Amino acid sequence: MKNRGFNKIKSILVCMLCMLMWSGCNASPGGEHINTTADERKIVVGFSQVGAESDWRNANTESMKNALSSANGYALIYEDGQQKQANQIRAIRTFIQQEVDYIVLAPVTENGWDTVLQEAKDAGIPVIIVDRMVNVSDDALFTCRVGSDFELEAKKVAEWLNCYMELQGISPKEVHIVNIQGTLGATSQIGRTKGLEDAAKAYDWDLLAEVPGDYTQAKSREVMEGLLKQFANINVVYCENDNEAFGAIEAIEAAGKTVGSDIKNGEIMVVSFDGVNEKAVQYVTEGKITCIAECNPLHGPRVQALIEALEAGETPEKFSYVDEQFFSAYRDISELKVDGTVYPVTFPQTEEGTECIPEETE
Ligand code: GZL
Ligand code: ZN
Repeated sequence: MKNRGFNKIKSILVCMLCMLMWSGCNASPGGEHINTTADERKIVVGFSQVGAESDWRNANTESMKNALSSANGYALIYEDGQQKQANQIRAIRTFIQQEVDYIVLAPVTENGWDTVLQEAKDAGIPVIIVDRMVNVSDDALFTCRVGSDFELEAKKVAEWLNCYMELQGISPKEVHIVNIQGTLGATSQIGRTKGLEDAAKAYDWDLLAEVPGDYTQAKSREVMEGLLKQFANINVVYCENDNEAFGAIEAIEAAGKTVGSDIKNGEIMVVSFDGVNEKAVQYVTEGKITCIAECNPLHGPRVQALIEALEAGETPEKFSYVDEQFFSAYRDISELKVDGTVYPVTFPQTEEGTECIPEETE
């Protein structure tokens, strides 16, 4: 009985294997993909993700997987780079060997991509950059990029701080800021650091120190512990994402100090970026995080739209940006003017804590 059953299973497996091999995409020498049957045609996408370092990153991954799903006509090959460029380069080379239809890259840092992107170009595989940016010798090495304007996010936070200090009558020289930076060399870190540095110079704030927290809670707690030992007068902590803010708050409270916006009475103000998870937005309603410049992680629908445009033979915008809000519970600042544009401040509601999680848009 067992033997016959086993032979039966074996023969089913063998013909399934033949079916799979027969129905998979077979590439013509030129690299483009001719699929054997139209209705089975899946658009094969290789996605090299930075890692899983933050809540933002996990929301970004989920958005991409939801959009590039089999039900939507995609075969997604997902590779987690564990925040190492070497892993991402290896993943891209594997995608090239697998002759995917598209490569989506969320680059951990900006430099060092020319060679592998040239290999993808030579293989005739379009590359879409998401989230951060690549710094390459020739923009033709990637088809298009969708992500945030990180320096604008930073300018919004800086403008909010400037308004707040003026309303509170706190002199700029009394603003003692430390910056817990993101992963050094990441576009988001470069933009958010530049925005703060430019503002500190323009407003004459006392920027005490800038230390990488790598976008993680654990590292940022360590960094904040060190900064509290080094400086007795810190009154603003600029965190380049919410997970860093959580770590900084842990360290501040462990040191017996209070986080909040009442700087004049010794509270330490924490400002941050992302606004992706409920805890961060809850902290804003409680005043533990004074303000958050939203960084929208929902790139999935936009990448899907870019691929569909390319599939239709269109040429999409080279650079497209996602819309982002600004959250604070401090009601005396209801809008921010940055580079001539007015941005509204969103006051998150306690009962609808999740109200400010970006919805999956079109
Ligand atoms: C921003 C993204 C950053 C987030 C962090 O688009 O690159 O990386 O702000 C994430 O949370 O780790
Ligand atoms: Zn909202």
